[in-house]
Amino acid sequence: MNDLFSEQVPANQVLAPGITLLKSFADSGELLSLVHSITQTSPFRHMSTTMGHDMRVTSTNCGEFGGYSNEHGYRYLKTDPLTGQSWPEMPEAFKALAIQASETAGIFGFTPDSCLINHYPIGISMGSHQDKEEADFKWPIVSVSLGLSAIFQVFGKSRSGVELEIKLDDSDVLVISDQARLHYHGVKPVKPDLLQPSLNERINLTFRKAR
Ligand code: MD3
Ligand code: FE
Repeated sequence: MNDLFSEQVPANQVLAPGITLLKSFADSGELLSLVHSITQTSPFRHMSTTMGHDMRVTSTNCGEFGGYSNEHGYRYLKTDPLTGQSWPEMPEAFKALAIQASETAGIFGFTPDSCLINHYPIGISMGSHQDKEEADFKWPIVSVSLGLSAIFQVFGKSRSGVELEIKLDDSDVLVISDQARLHYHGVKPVKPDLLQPSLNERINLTFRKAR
């Protein structure tokens, strides 16, 4: 295999136990147009933390369950509090991508029932946290990055002390499972891409099995 080819089709990388990075795995054009249609029904909005502060990102969901946080905590809801309706259905292309990514990482039987969609304008970050409201941690979280790149940080078992930094580019998919599943993690402030000045946002999809 020559260098050019290996650059275009990088090997799947197990970066640490339970953390698999699939470079250029997703079709970002197709996914972004599906995100756009989801937000016509359930728009991006600021959710709030248990401290009552607005989150920096704006978020929405699709699928049977939507991740929702407010001053009472983080929970999964069947209806969008903003519209009073069910969250938009999870597109088949989303489901297929999440399943294909989990299988590529060696996990079989994952059927996502929730897709949280986070929107990061330039300068916006996500603080260190755990994802622990799902019913069974044997199922992975599949994360899909679209648009601007970001540096994702894994802190491990405590809230601070970076163990791993991962650059997530457009179309990259990250599969988190097993011993990494409850690790603290966060996202550094998103920076502009000087070569694509019209690109001004990052969108992240996280697929989960909530119930
Ligand atoms: C590592 N989102 O929505 S996704 C979140 O890029 C969230 O928007 C980030 O963290 C984002 O909760 C990161 C990748 C991810 C998700 C869950 C993890 C990485 C993880 C759980 C444990 C360790
Ligand atoms: Fe998270």
